[in-house]
Amino acid sequence: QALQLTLALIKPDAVAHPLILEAVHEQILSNKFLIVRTRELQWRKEDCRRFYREHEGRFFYQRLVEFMASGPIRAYILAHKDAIQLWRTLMGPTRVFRARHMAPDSIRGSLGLTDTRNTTHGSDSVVSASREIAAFFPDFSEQRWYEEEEPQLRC
Ligand code: YYY
Ligand code: MG
Repeated sequence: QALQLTLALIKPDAVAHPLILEAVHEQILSNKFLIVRTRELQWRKEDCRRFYREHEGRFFYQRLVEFMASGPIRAYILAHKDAIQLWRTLMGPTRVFRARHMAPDSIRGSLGLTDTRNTTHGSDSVVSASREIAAFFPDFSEQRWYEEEEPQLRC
């Protein structure tokens, strides 16, 4: 299959500010991702705990969960031939200091506020992409999408 899928999230810090939301959305469009699905939703803390369970016990886990449940999130399933790596590169490093110094033009480098309020999420592997897509889009079937919606490779 020529197209890889990833889950991208615009986190509450960015959804709260229309111009920042718009700037991130523009990055998606200008990098020629195919937007397969998108929705905006607000998560409960228990959803956030499950989504970030790999980080349970880390010092930032509680503040991460509180933050992710603090307001609406915009979720996307993005397709591209190199979707996972391309989106992670566009996001930049996780932590704001590194992002600002090492990738000042990245999304996090230019728009991230703190290590936790870092604007976006992106899946880090094929396995996590399929788990994370199912968490946000439980009715989505990659197989059915590919067969029924005739996705075009845009790159
Ligand atoms: O995948 P990515 O989001 O770049 O980073 P992870 O190491 O998976 O951490 C997930 C999430 O946790 C990060 O986006 C913000 C938060 N976090 C934090 O609040 N403080 C840290 N020192 C590290 C991560
Ligand atoms: Mg991660």
